[in-house]
Amino acid sequence: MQTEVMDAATADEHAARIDQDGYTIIEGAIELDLIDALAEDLERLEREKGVEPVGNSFEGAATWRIYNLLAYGELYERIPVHPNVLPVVERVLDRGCLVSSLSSIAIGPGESAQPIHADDQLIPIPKPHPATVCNTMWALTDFTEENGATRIIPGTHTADRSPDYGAHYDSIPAEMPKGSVLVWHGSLWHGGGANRTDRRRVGIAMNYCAGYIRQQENQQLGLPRELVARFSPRLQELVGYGIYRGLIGHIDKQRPADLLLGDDGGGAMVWDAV
Ligand SMILES: O=C(O)CCC(=O)C(=O)O
Repeated sequence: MQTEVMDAATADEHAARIDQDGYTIIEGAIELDLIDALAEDLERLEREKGVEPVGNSFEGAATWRIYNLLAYGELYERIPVHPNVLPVVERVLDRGCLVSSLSSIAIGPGESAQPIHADDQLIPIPKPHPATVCNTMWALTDFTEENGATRIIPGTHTADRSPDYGAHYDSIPAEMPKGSVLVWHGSLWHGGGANRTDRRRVGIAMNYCAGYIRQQENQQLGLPRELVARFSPRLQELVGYGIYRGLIGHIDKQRPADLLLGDDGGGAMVWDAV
């Protein structure tokens, strides 16, 4: 299936919804052949890596997670740059945003609800604050209340604190058909749902952060350099090989991407403009 590419007005609307409610759902965002290829490859990876549920209250007792997905093949390189999702994230953070982490989350039958949390709750700055994190959940299966759709509490991105871990909060399920993407402000209170069906709810957590904070998964050490060298220029920037506002992340006044590729890059620093 060929999905239509999002226009600027639609991206603006989604960003406005995130500003107002803390989240938006982009239905039909992803081509179904990509969704199916990802679902199939994740099953292969789970088998080959012998992935098992971890068993702590956050990662779950019946939830399969694979981290650092960009290390596992070209298929995953299509995720961070997807033209129906990245423009929305760029409006929430800005174009200097980064890949913070990329992982799969398959919630199995019998899993209980994950504690409600905010993805930025370990960042010690007063709330509310502009988004430093903007996260997305790709639905590789339908997401329903019964199978563990992400639970969200609309509007909580403007709260002056993060939720108490383990406390009960009333929440609603972010139900969405396979191929949709839930996008939220990193301060939104949310958590994975309980799965009361006999089938898995499979999602990809494509998480971004602002270009001036530290990525959750260390992309520079976690991804082999020779792999990053053949990424598209935009993906290289997104994993941290660019410099934010001409300054943050430079190496001896050069962009990491220029050093990586052996280019001289010249004149990219903010200091050159003053
Ligand atoms: O699986 C989900 O729906 C949400 C998971 C989540 O919020 C997390 O693990 O941080």
